[in-house]
Amino acid sequence: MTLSRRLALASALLAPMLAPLALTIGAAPAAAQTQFTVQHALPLDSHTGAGAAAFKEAFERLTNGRFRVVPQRNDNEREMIESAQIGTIECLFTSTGPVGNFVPEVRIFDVPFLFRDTAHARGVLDSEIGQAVLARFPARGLMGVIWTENGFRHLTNSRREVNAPADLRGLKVRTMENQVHMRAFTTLGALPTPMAFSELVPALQQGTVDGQENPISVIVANNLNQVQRYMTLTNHVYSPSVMICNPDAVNRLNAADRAHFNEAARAAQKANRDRVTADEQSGVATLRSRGMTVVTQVDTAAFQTALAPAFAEWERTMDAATLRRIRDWRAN
Ligand code: EAX
Repeated sequence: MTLSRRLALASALLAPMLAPLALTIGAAPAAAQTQFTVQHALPLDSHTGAGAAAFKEAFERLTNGRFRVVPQRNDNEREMIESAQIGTIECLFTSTGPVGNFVPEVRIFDVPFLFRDTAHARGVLDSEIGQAVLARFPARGLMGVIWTENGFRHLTNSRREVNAPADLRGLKVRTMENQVHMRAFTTLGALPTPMAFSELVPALQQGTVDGQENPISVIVANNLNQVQRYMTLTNHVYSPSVMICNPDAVNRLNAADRAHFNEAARAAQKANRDRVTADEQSGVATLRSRGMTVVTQVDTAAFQTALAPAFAEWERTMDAATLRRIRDWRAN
């Protein structure tokens, strides 16, 4: 058989196989569900899982199933943000831990003792102050969709009961990859070690670090009581989280779907916050029943005084006017 005859035969054999393929590709856009992969850091049975699940339920229902949302767990928050930036995932929920490394303006919300309580934090984040910070995301190739939360962070450790700032001296504490938090722990005399959440449990098990800090919701959902004996309700910083998306994935939605998307994001925010509220009500009792020693009476003013040099620095390096607006904020 000549070469040209062989080629002709091969294409004749392949043609029937390629034809349906071309048809399938041609027909795809009309029939396809558009997939939104939404990553979040913690187990499905947690406040981050609750947010992702609520987004899925609402967005799929409102778009009559034309969109399919696939929640996925990824406990490396920096990696999730990078994935949304390059577009290998559509959306994610992350604490602000690593976000300031992408959108520096976010760091203002990571300042310790900035928010008086949960209502203050949620109110500021939902006000034009929070909106203005979300508006900084597109310049960094990201879309900041809506604020959610982890809650107020507390200290745990395996060495000793921490009652006063002096008890922190020399303690190796894992922090998030967040320069504001690291500065705070250095100022308190601890030795902060930044790492992704995915590395935390092995680091506690192996004794690479003595302690860590996280909200009750995170400590309960991840059974950190198995690797930490002491907890102190330091409330040292409110931990916001944020829904971030790949800008192209959202901008290509038509106006109606964009409205559904926004409504689904609000459903996620509500589910997330409701779950944090519930976890905070039951959390201390749960952790005590799992064997933790929990210090609930804390001299907050002593921690604030110990942080004075760091506060002075943030007044210089951050937007001092916005810091003041946040502190002065009151619900109408
Ligand atoms: O977002 O890294 C952390 O400590 C975060 O609080 C946790 O992963 C949930």
